[in-house]
Amino acid sequence: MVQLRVALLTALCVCHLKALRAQEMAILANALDVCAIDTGYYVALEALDDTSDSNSSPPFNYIDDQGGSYAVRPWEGRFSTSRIRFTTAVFPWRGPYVTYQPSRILQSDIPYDRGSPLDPWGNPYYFFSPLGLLRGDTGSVTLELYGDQFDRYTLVSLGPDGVKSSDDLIYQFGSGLTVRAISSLRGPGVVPLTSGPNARFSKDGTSSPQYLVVPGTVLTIRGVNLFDAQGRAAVRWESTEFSDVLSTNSREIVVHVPESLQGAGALEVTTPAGEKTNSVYVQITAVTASRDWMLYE
Ligand SMILES: [Ca+2]
Ligand SMILES: [Ca+2]
Repeated sequence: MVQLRVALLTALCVCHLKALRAQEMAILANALDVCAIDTGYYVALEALDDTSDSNSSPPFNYIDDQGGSYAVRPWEGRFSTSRIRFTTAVFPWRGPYVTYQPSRILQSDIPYDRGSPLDPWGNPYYFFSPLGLLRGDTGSVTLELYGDQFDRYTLVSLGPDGVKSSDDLIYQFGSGLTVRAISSLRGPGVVPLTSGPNARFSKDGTSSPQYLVVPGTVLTIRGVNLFDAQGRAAVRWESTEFSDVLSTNSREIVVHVPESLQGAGALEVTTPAGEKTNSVYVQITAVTASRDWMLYE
């Protein structure tokens, strides 16, 4: 009987905590939307409670700490390349947009962004765009946890077990993106070389390869709005068009990498009207060479 009571109590508590986090996620999403209406940008969850007071304590509660904050145009889904100085912006900071209890914020940079709000189990709420996890600490978009699989902006709580599993709560809001963008490459011959392909969405001129790709293999290019209204798109690596296209949808194009290709260059998806995605810098190397390369990494 005692055990049953304890079990019942636990069940009630879990239900209560689940309701609480759903409510908190709705509040966070609403605060993000109000912030975007005021400033034109989404910011990291850590920054939502920031003020315009340069004497804020801790310092990361000042919106222009470190010269400003990385921020996201809602239709782009990725951070600005440089920090935005919100106190002097044309549409300035009018936050805090939400307040966090001091005991309910992340105290370290691990696993996410110091000052982020915590769910009822002490893990951070995570903020995703359709391109991946938004990390305000580094201004990058990464493929951690759910990566680039959502179609809208999404908040995630990892639930009682604190890891990605079936008890996660997923809260979606806002609309989709309007940019054309590549978020990741996948396939049997693909080795990612950086933590995120779209870390700050380094444009053309990136100096080091972001992926290793093996010629003759099947390559999946993931992203958003990859084709035009008629479903048309071309995949190009430097001047070579990948003519062997196996399937296409707005989020994913599957191609066969030509056997003969070799070298480093920019991969991008282009519509017939000439609208391009970001470039992903790709090293195409035959399999024996890539194995050697990995041994010495
Ligand atoms: Ca803060
Ligand atoms: Ca979980």
